[in-house]
Amino acid sequence: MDTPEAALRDAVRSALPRLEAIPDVEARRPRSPGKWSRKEIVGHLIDSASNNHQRFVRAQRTNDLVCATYDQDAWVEAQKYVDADWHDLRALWSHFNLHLAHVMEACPPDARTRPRARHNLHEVAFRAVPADQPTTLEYFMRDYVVHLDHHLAQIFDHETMHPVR
Ligand code: NI
Repeated sequence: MDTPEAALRDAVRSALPRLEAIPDVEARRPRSPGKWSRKEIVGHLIDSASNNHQRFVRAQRTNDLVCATYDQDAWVEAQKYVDADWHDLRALWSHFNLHLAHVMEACPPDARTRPRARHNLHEVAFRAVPADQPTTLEYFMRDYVVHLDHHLAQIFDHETMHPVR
């Protein structure tokens, strides 16, 4: 079935072996000057998971969808992801996301689909929703997976740009 939890589980299961194939020396290298390394992108995805975990659970008990924001670059910088253990980062990323798929599945249908007139998805969503247009938690869950896929594509971009000869 085409649910955000199914899409999330698929994304994690297909990406994990490919992430595990990337050696630390490669993963810590900036993709280009000033850009996040692969370890930093995975770190950013862990930050995204931890922030959205809070949002997905809290939103079940509110009528609005106004979420706390976070400074993404500052979070990545503060946590020195390049110096974190690469194996542990990948394990945390995959298990946190499998838990988020479980959280999505556990969320009651009414909380997922009831319209939220008050929200800030023009600020916090990857695919923004205008402030004057109602949205749903279901949309926000799908948006979370689209954001994750976007960053996974950045991580694996190198492979497609420079195929093995
Ligand atoms: Ni991002």
